[in-house]
Amino acid sequence: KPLVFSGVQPTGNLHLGNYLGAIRKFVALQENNDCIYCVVDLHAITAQLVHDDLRGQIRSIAAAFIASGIDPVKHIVFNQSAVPQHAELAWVFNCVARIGWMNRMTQFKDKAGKDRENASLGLLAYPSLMAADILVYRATHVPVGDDQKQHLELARDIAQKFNIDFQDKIRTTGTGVDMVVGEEPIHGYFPLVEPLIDGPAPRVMSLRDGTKKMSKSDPSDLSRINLMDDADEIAKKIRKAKTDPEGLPSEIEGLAGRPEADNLVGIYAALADRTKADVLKEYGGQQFSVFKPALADLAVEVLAPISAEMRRLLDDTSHIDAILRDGGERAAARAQKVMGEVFDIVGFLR
Ligand code: AQP
Repeated sequence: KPLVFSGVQPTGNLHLGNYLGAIRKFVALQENNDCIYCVVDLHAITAQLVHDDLRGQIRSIAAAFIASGIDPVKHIVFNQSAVPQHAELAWVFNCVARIGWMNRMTQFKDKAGKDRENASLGLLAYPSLMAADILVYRATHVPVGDDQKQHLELARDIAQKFNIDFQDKIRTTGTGVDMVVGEEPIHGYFPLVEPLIDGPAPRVMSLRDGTKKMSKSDPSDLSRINLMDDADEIAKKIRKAKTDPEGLPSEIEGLAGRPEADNLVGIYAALADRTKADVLKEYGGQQFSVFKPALADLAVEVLAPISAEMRRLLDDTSHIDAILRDGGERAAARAQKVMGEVFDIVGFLR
């Protein structure tokens, strides 16, 4: 079975973008894959070092995974800091990756802002840790939102450079596998990961500005639907969502140049598990005064059971803590094996 890995940062309330771009796909992938889903707490301290309630945030992401339908027994759910091999492999990857690669990352440029010299070294090295998260299990498939595409390309570059730089050692240690890079057959150690970025809403945009992604760190709470919002808040935010004065087009081409309309149709399609074209067949020619209440009802129908279950799970944290502990042990057993081989390839004495 293909091995799927993905992670979510415990840095604030989860929103609809995180749900549609990531968690919902995590759930769907469980059927035909072996899945490892991680609360990436080491990543959470890259942009902001001190958090009020990091433990609470970690539990809350884990609860969102479980409440959305992830099975922590058949698959693995854990928090990153419980498995030290993530940080160990990230160190090796810090020595494989080049500073220039990191400087080109748009997320780093956005988050570091103008005062780049003052950003943490961890923020610059973030993609190296992300590559380690995936490759410490030699996972091959990574469901993410569109904003993470560049980081996954970097993970492929890191894997490829490692495979090429260490190709003789990989052969002599007998740890590699045959693979094809481009057209060329090589004997490499790390697979080249495949991003899974598809569906009608790979990048959910802000409700206040259709050109900006929906984000936890947007100062306006009206810009996003949080997983824990109640029905009234969801309805209010959708009612107030920015739109243009025209109604909905009947064909998908009619959404071009209308980012806010495109976003709302994409959200509807993703929530209903339909295509955007299909949604426009139903709502084409209608005004937003008709479409928005239908979208709000659908969002409440999908999100209300998840937030109710999250609240129940978070009432007594012992259950979530036990899931994370068990997941951490199972993840560590796998990561230890890979890390031992990496140590042999690099040539550390153990
Ligand atoms: N707007 C989005 N649309 C689709 N997918 C999204 N993701 C995030 N925002 C959107 C996906 O959610 C997963 C987990 O994200 P994360 O918490 O690890 O990191 P993030 O991208 O930094 O989340 P935010 O909300 O956007 O936080 P800030 O405000 O800090 O930038 C990832 O798969 C991501 O693609």
